[in-house]
Amino acid sequence: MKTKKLRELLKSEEVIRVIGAHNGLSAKLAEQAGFDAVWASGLEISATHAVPDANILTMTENLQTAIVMNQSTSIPIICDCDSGYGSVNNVIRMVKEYERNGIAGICIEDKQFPKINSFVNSTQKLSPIDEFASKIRAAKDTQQDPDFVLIARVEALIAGQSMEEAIKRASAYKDAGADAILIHSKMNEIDEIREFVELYKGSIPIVVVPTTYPNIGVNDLKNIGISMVIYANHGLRSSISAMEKTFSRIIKDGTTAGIESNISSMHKVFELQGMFEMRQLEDKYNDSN
Ligand code: SPV
Ligand code: MG
Repeated sequence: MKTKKLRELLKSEEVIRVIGAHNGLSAKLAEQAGFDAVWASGLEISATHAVPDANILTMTENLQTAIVMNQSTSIPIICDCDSGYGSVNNVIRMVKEYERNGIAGICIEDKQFPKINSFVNSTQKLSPIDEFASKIRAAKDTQQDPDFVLIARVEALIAGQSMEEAIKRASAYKDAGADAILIHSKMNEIDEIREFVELYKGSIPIVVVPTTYPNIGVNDLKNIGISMVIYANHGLRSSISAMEKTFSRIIKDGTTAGIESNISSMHKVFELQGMFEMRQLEDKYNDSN
């Protein structure tokens, strides 16, 4: 069970390394690179639909994408479920659906619906602490498998609130039953996160998303006391720049000859999509006829 795998990872001494992905192929590449788990990123999935990361896609669209990702890998998928798609009743259905479809864990953030991506220069509307704690309690009461993981994401620092507020929220979410706290920051250095960890007296794992503080290494994170790091958008961003380069070069050159040596081979594509495995199975079963 992937839920068990994720639980085991959470108990480990090492920092769990998670990478954002948005479809079956990117999830598979994440596994092949050696990541412990895949983050079904709201930013990535919405961007690949060419719509804003602002609850424009429905829960079902995100879940369908996560199901494909889950089927393409043997490592756990942690789904970015924004603020839970509405009220406690939306959260209750969400947990049932995600769990039923073999998703190992979910993350919900304490923002109001519709949320907007944390790095957008816009007002970030937080939900009242009690309201969000109720969503956590509802989610934990709903899950059937005790190993299903719920990460509660604190957006206080993103919303410009005080460290005290962030700590207060993290403590309330732990008390409501969260399995881990994601403390999000948009600072360019780790200092804010370090301060949070020092002040936070809770015992549950802490998760970070170092998008704006990329210089922090996994060993430093371990020393600070971080349990999980999510590199939330690097696959998406690398695919955008790779495609942009290739596409513009073809238009400019009027031929694909110049980019052939820089792009993956057809053999690689076949390998990733399981073409060779399929052919072997064909041979096996046709031979036995
Ligand atoms: C995502 O990947 O969608 C996230 C992380 O939620 S962030 O973009 O940093 O908000
Ligand atoms: Mg997101």
